Amino acid sequence: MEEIIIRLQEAVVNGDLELARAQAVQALEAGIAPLVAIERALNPGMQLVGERYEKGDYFIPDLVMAAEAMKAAMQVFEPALLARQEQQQVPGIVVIGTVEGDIHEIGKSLVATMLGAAGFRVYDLGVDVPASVFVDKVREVGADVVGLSALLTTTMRNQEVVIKALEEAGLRAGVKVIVGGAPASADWARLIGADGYAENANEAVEVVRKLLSAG
Ligand code: B1M
Repeated sequence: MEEIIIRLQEAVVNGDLELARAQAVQALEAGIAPLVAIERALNPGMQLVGERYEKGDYFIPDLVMAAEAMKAAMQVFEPALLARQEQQQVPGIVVIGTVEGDIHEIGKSLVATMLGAAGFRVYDLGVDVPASVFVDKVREVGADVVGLSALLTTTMRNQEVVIKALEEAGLRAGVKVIVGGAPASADWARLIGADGYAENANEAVEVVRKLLSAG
């Protein structure tokens, strides 16, 4: 198991799509749970990539290739994650996206997948999503929860912009807002008037469940 985890992490760090896909398949065949592989190989791999970028050892193309390798592995894991879906009843409708100006998609997609696996009906609006698009979708599908992801200190402000837009549209009272992404925090969530904050995808599922059960 250790060897597969190490090779999967290396595949992300080296931006090797084919190896990432192959190691993900091997991980599943070896009985490694997708969540274990994500938490022990993919996430630390991306962390390392970020650190190398900060030090000036890696450049944008390295980030892009690492992200593509991580996505390739996630595509292998996704069906297995969604197969855990057991609920007959949909516990809630979630609209999720990365806010305007921000194209980081992996964390947001992971959160969307985990919510889908927990039975929620998830509408993933993608990345660089303007506030008006969140508002329109919330109205269209009658969302219970809006998830706002932001990875940049410059774009996290747009989480607040979406909350204000929901207020202006008269939709805020009927929808819970959860924020996340590396620069966000529980304090930040409180400051901008969000209902919840989650540090990672597993926590996001718990927070959404709690918000909905609290009514
Ligand atoms: Co960017 N980038 N990037 N990048 N990038 C970061 C975020 C950065 C920290 C790197 C660094 O300097 N160390 C830095 C931000 C600095 C800051 O603002 N403080 C940075 C920068 C500066 C930039 C650019 C400005 C670089 C440039 O052009 N000069 C540029 C901005 C582009 C834009 O968005 N407008 C840029 C571009 C890119 C790429 C396009 C090359 C690529 C993204 C490709 C893609 O997504 N398809 C990229 C990448 C890959 C990264 C790093 C290396 C990895 C991000 C990632 O995917 N992590 C990142 C460094 C890092 O994070 N260590 C970095 C893996 C993922 C699973 O984790 O996204 O954190 P994460 O999501 C987690 C949690 O945050 C949480 O749960 C997830 C799962 O556990 N979470 C939520 C996320 N969303 C949530 C929502 C929730 C709840 C939880 O509820 C709704």
